[in-house]
Amino acid sequence: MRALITGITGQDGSYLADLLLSKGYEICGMVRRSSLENFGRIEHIRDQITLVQGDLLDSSSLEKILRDFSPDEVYNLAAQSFVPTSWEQPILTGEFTALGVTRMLEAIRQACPQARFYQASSSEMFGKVREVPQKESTPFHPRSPYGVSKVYGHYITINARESYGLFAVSGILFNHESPRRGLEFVTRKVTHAAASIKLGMQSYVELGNLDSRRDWGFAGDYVDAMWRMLQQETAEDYVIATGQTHEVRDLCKVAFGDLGLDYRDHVRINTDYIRPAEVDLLIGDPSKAKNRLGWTPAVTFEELVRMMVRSDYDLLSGRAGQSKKTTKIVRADSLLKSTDKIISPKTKVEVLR
Ligand code: NAP
Ligand code: G4F
Repeated sequence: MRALITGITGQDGSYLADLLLSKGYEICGMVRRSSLENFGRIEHIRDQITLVQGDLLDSSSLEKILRDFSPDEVYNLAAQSFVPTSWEQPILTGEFTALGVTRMLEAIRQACPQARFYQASSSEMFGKVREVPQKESTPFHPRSPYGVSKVYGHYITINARESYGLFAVSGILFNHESPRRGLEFVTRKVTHAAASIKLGMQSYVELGNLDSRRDWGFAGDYVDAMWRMLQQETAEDYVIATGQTHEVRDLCKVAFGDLGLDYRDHVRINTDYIRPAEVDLLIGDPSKAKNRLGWTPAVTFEELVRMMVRSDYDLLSGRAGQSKKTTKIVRADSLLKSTDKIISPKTKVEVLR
């Protein structure tokens, strides 16, 4: 079997490549040109995969890759995936995350219509939720340009299935994390900061809304669900979630607590991290995936947070073996000056105690 993965340099792309290699797949990964290579997450499998240059903004590159490689399966994981950036760069987010899906589907129609297609849809589409828990039939109410773009990608995937008979599925995945998660997402930001604080490399971390609730699972479990969706007789859409929800505050409690710290001594609230519109509560109902795909998540929330804390602690203390090679070391205090916030003219910082 031959699989094309877009977004292979990202968190999910790297775990999916690991999984498909273990199943004997030949893998082609599409990467966009950059002045500096960004292959940290796939360094350990570089010699087992083929990387080709392409971009979701460039239809001709997509069609050429598909003709040259002729995949059996296409996993479209590439996207501008960070929600706050979608308010700062709404047009680019629409180009990558929404229209990029159409470009890929049109290229498949031209070059390899028999290929099975997976679209990385998101629980962000539920936004201001209309139902608790959220399932495949729950109406969407996206709350960010990212969420709106994902709704477009979701429906254009369904439309390709209904209009042209493509085997095109959309996986509605709730938040999934890992030691390979980008440092700007809240789980990794917290686990990395907790480890850094424990090691005396910084004293506090600034966050935004501690009240929002997410259904957090382990990325390694979620890529298995993607693969299962493409092995079914018919193309259908699935919610992938744990069915449990936790506040950002709980994440802080578990992460800092694992290192014998109290998050209230180290977390500050900075209004620059509060979003113009928030998704307050996400909790998914994975019953369909369980019944039809035989999929269940293996890693609990607490196990996930501890796995990430320990990985970051090993990384920062220089004790990491293999993982040191596969994850770039970035000191958490550099995040305080980074671009993961929405800058406002009236920044306010508040300490918890
Ligand atoms: P990620 O770590 O941010 O990775 C995104 C990938 O997309 C990177 O490989 C990036 O390449 C690539 N990319 C971005 N723009 C591109 C373009 N124009 N052309 C080609 N490649 C481009 O995201 P992730 O967490 O792995 O998520 C994978 C997918 O699942 C995304 O579509 C995301 O929106 C969706 N999703 C994620 C979650 C989650 O909780 N992780 C939940 C639901 C849905 P560079 O390395 O060059 O930046
Ligand atoms: O970790 P986050 O940035 O993830 P978010 O916005 O839920 O999006 C992620 O999951 C989606 C699936 O639902 C994916 F589609 C998407 O691509 C991405 O992977 O934020 C989680 C929550 C939010 O409520 C945010 O307001 O954490 C809150 N938060 C509080 N302080 C923070 C921070 N988020 C970030 N990134 N940084 C903070 O300092």
